[in-house]
Amino acid sequence: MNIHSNSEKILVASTDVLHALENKTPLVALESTVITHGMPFPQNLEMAVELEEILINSGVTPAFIAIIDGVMRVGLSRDEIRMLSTAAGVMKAGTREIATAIHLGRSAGTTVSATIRIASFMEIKIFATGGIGGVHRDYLQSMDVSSDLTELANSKMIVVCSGAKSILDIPKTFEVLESLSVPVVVFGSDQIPGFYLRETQIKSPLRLDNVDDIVRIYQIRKQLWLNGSILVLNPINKECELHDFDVDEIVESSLDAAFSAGIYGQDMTPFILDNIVKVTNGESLRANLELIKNNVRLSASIAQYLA
Ligand code: PSU
Ligand code: MN
Repeated sequence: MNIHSNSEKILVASTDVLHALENKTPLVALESTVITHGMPFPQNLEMAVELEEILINSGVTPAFIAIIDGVMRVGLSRDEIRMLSTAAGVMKAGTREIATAIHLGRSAGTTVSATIRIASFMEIKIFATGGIGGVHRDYLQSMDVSSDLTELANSKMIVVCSGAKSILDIPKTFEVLESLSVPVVVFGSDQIPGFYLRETQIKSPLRLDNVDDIVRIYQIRKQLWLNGSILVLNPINKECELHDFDVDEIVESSLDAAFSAGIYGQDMTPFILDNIVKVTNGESLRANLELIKNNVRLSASIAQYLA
């Protein structure tokens, strides 16, 4: 795809991002739904700035991805990040909403799926976030499965996160990822992490302890033209886990609250995340912040190997 820095065009990258891509210096993509719908203000803004600082201090170019006034943007200014963190009426865009947002001239936070897709237009190799969407707990009734899984199967990146959000059916999510042939790697642990918790009962399909092994597998897959991003799960640090709370119980009561409030579809994830923050007196927000920073640190070292 042609990249233009012309406002008439639908995809615009910042000069820093273009520079990094042209010169093949390390760069990491970041999603913006976590800013617009994943965390409250001002923690969302503080988080976004901190993530950028972590990358910049490691010599890595940050590339927040969003849609602003109908233009797909790769690499945002601080003012744009601030706008997304406070503005009302910002859409949540998965891959299927990209064209709609462009057509309507709207601004949108891009979810994992839309971020992967836009990053792939630019041939960006690595993306870091907190948690991915997946199979919802009431799947048999609602058939709610995040398009993040579809997009992971259709792309060829390295995606670093701390697992599927605890609000999901984690075993079913990893079953679907296996069906979609998405390779799952757990960094430094034998168990699949549970987002707010370091471990679940599910055994990791592959444990790797070194960044260069992840990059080597990425290169082999590339050589073979294999479809599917490598999903790297980076378990939350022990001291940041939500151990004082019964996460499962909180999720179940949040789901009940969502059903009573008539929440479904796209609004489900933001509603439940918000409810968990309230019930845990902000502890879940702190955990979320710590794990996402840690994921960005890991992605920075992978990006340095990739460059
Ligand atoms: N995990 C978080 N916070 C978030 C999300 C995930 O801790 O805000 C967002 C991501 O952008 C993810 C999206 O792609 O939720 C999934 O939404 P859905 O379940 O509607 O597909
Ligand atoms: Mn959904």
